[in-house]
Amino acid sequence: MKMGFRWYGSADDSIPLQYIRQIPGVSHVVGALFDVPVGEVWPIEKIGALQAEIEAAGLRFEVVESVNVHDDIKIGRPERDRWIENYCQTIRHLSRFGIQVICYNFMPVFDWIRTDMRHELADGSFALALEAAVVEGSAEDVLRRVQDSTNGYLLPGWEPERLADIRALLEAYQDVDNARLTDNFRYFIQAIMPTCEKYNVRMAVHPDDPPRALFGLPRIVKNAADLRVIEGFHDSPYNGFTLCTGSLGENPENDVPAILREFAGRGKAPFVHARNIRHTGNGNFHESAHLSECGSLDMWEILRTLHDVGFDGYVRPDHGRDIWGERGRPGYGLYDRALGATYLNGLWEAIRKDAAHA
Ligand code: CS2
Ligand code: MN
Repeated sequence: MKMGFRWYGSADDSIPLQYIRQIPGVSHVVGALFDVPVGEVWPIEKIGALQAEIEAAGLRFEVVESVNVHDDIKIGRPERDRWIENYCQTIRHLSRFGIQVICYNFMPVFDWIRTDMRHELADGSFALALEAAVVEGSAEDVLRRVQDSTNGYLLPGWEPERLADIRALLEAYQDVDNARLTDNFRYFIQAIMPTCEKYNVRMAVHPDDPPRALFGLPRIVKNAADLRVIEGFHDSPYNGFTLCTGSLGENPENDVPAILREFAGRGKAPFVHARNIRHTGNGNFHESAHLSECGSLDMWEILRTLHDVGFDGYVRPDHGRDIWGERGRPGYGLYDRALGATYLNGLWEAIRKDAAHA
């Protein structure tokens, strides 16, 4: 298990790389170019500069999150071939720097969705939360809620220029149902796989967050059955998953350890997001500290499952709370994610040594 930490680059992250370097057991940074518009080719010089900066801090850069997929590809417009060619060119460019994994998602319009970006927990910390009744309302309203409470940071997957005309974007998806989106996803995967295989870059799709349909938009990466369909597009280690325990666990019907056992067991999970959430009834949940007892997921069982199947891929703590007075990028402050990484590393050491002594 290679523990990493997501970072938004020196221009847009308040956390210095040196601080990340000082978190015990964190060896790599999960990064991206955030200033390249969705769909454009990532320039070699910029990738190189980012990697050089990360390596100068004593860390590695082997996982990219995310290279976002242009809406034309998801909608299946004729222009998609041009965006797919750009995507392949970005894969080639990333491969020059030894990038091993690209995390991405195939969610229409919105990346992850929460309705409260600063939900106060009993201990006075703040976490992201989702209230099911609120997402029954309009997409515009939820969009406004999210964009008004970002602590001044840009959010991943919430590019303001792309979401500026949200109504037009929603309309563009009007004829895209689950079946159509699945066809478009298959088309994308089959088009990029030869490049991934030739250049040795593994694709790892992130589950939908939350893993259910919202605002009438299709959602096709929600559960084990969906993942099997995606696997069937092209059965190869290069067509894999980012198994995000929090996102999958947001549906209590998803058996997260079973999903890890199945897909990591088949070598299809090059990347894992390990985080916890707490269900509070009526479809509501809030994010929690990583510790098992703070949420509804058993993080020991999750890591033990990964250990059992011989997982040796990349992991990162996922969203953290705002604690100790920090007001970080929502979900991406320093302190709680550092605690998460340390806790996960501690669990892993115990599981590993217990297994060696059994
Ligand atoms: C991330 C996503 O912050 C988050 O919720 O897990 O933004 C993630 O990067 C994308 O869905 C993957 O493309
Ligand atoms: Mn995640």
